[in-house]
Amino acid sequence: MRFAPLAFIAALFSTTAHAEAARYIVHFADTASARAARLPSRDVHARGDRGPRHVRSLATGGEVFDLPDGNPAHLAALSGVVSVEEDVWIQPTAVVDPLWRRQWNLHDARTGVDAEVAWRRTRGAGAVVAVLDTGITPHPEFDGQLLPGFDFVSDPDNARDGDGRDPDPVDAGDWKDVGDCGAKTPRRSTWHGTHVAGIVAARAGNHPGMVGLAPEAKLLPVRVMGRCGGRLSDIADAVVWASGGAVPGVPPVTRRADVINLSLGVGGACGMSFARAIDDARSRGTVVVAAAGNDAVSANAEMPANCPGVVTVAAVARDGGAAWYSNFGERITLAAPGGSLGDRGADDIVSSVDGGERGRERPAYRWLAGTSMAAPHVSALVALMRSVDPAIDVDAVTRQLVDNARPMAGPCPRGCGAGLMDAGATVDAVYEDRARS
Ligand SMILES: [Ca+2]
Ligand SMILES: [Ca+2]
Ligand SMILES: [Ca+2]
Repeated sequence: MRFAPLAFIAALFSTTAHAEAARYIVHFADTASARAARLPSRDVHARGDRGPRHVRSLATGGEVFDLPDGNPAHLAALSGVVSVEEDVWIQPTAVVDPLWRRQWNLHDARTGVDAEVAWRRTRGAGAVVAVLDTGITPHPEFDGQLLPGFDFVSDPDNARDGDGRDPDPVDAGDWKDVGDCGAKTPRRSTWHGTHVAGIVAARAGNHPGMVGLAPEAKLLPVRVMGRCGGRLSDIADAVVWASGGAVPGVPPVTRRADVINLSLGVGGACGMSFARAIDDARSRGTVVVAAAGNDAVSANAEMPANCPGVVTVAAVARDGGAAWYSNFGERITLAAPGGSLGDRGADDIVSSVDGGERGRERPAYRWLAGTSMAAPHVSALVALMRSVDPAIDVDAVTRQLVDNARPMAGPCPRGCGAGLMDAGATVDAVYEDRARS
């Protein structure tokens, strides 16, 4: 049985801006006028508290005022004023995470996951996300983000790294020539694991690039798929290992994952290997998140999406409805942005890849679509939740994901579970619950 990554293939760039008004700097002709202006006005109540409020005095002799109604005329009317200027926001001239504008999946008001609201509470510090995938490539988005992972691909021919299982989870490329694993047409390497990992935890603030939903979480890169996909036996072992369990012949993981992301699948019923591995992981407190699959059928037909205890994630298109390719139905826990897979690459999900057609060449970015891209949004959200409340258990995580999802902005006639994941609302709810307990 071979598992395939659940993404399709589909390039990128730009800048950020930020503005906020209502704070002004005033310079006065004399210190007496300045002192008088700093005093709270006696008729403050009569004006409904809408007048200038003094904030601080500056080294330049200026006085900073907040204006509740944003109207600087109040300041110009003060006696002895020689200058009124807005205390504008000034940006670093280096472009930071220039792809942010293209990351609709994180910030679009209708179809995004409300990342900035969640980031008021946490960016994932302290949490660990295991990405069981095609491995990882060296990329500036992962500087300082990676824990020591492992390569579970036991067949050297499939692994392309010259040996069986080994401690180096670097992706050797999954390009196919005609005849490779039955391929009828050649295919370039997908760098699927690097793309998925970027969605979870690409660094914030480096140049150039994008940002993951949990940019301060740590990534545990676990390689389980190679040239022809991955074996069930290798993936099941990797689930046990990443969640802190013992796997014969493999040294124990240094830090147990809070959540395991499985952006992979194949048609079929959930068998004992997956069922036991997932049970095992859950019993140690690790949440298992799986992509629903890309066959536009019931997720019941896809494993591990159909395994008990898994958080199963459908894909949302750029228009806010279910993506045409996404699996659906009562197995779905909730949905997350996965991209439209239409004519416009920008309607898909941008993340990190390597630029190499076959082997690794240089760090790059690419648009991909699939439930493979949806699942890591949810895995990153679980990391944010665990960062806010390290003790929140597996079932409470699922409950909060469901209770705080929001209605889809577009149609999903055949079932998208609780709707679109909402990182802001979910993190707020976990934070408030913890504050109460
Ligand atoms: Ca190997
Ligand atoms: Ca290796
Ligand atoms: Ca970045």
